[in-house]
Amino acid sequence: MGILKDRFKAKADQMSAEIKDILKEHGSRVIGEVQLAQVYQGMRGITGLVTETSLLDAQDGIRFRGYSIPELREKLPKAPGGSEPLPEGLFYLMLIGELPTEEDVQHVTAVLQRRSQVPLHVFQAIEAMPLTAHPMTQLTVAVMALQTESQFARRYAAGMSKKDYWEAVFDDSMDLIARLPRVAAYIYRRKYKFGSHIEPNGLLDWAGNFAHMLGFEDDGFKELMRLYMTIHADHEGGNVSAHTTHLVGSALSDPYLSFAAGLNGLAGPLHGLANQEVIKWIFEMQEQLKTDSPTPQQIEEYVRKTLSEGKVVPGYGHAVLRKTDPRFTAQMEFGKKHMPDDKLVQTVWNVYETVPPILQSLGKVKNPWPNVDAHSGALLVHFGMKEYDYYTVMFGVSRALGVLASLCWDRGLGFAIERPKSITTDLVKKWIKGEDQIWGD
Ligand code: CMX
Repeated sequence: MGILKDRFKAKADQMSAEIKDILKEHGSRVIGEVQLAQVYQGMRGITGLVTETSLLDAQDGIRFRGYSIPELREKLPKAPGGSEPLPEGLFYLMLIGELPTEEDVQHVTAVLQRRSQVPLHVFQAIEAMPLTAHPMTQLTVAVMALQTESQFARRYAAGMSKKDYWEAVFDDSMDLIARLPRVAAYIYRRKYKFGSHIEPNGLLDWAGNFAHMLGFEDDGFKELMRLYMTIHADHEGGNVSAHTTHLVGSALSDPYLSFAAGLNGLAGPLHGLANQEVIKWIFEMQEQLKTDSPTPQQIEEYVRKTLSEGKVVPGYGHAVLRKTDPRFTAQMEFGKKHMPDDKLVQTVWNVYETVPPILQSLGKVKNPWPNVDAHSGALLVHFGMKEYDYYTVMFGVSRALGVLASLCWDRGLGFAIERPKSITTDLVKKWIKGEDQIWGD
């Protein structure tokens, strides 16, 4: 087996034994209470999942294996001459639980390079769709076409033993992560660049090569891709894309099927698609106001108009976070370093000054602060990537790192098929009257 696989197996075996002991001694302890409102309102705050790769704190934001985003930007290995972390390093951290050395990261990059060949029929599946198909639809179709390569599906059909599931999931996950940048770049060049495709560069890191295949050779853009692919990778287990991948995987659907399902969740406007909605919303504001530098007062009027039309302000709010998202702050710092005078980036900062008090004044929005999606598009536009319909695909490529590392852990720890209890309102009414137990069978 490879170094990464060996290390993962050793960690997973150790953790399995620990969990067995924990459950033996503490398995019947009560971990929390569930209120009826939580059952009706998106299960918010109910602890019901174990995800090893990262943990979200409402005030401090995301930590990957205990490390915050500023810490990762400092501690993870960088590309030669670069100052942003290599996402391969974050993947190693999520999978193994320890910070990687430079050598470890080079190893991950080399493994991904080696596995990156995309079969012809995947490109043909993309080509079978109309050019007008949304890039996220094209990406999901491509991932489904790649499923023909699943080692898990093949080995399961041949009678694989339970004890080997983790290995087949590990192999599929590495293959899928390796192939995604090529597939995603193909979709971009097909839809927006008249199908003039760019061959991969085997000397570049995973994110640098993605930038290259997209057609952006600027060193600043490559650095942005490294940061972007790092900060979008994981946000603990309950968000729609992570939870969906985990849920579908719990039925022993292979990593391609599971990740495609997660991508479909990411394509929703309240989740990953918000990144395209933010830039669309700002471009529409510029068009309506006939200026590329709207004043704070003009922004305020536009925000109020958005709300009066019964729409959400994209890029603001969060189901868990209650402060400015550190992923927003990391991008703001990148903007201040690389493009402080960019008008669109400055507008994003002016929106940040304007929106929170307005949302706060509504009295119902639990978090008036910006999330990751409020900033990402403006940085991409700066480098010339204006095709905002494509942005969620980039989020999806990054998200693969987190959700597939988690899927490896799910099978490595032998987690069960997920099957929570649901109820009917009729049963709730009876329960209120004291006529029935709400939790049956
Ligand atoms: N603009 C206007 N209203 C908002 C709002 C926003 N940005 N954020 C929340 N609200 C409203 C909700 O729609 C809800 O209204 P109703 O009671 O009328 O239905 C009310 O405030 C309470 O919502 P909440 O408890 O604060 O937020 P939720 O946990 O239900 O939803 C989220 C969280 C992210 C879906 C929501 O804040 C939102 O719609 N934001 C805009 C879309 C967005 O940026 N999504 C990306 C999130 C990050 C990601 O996953 O990529």
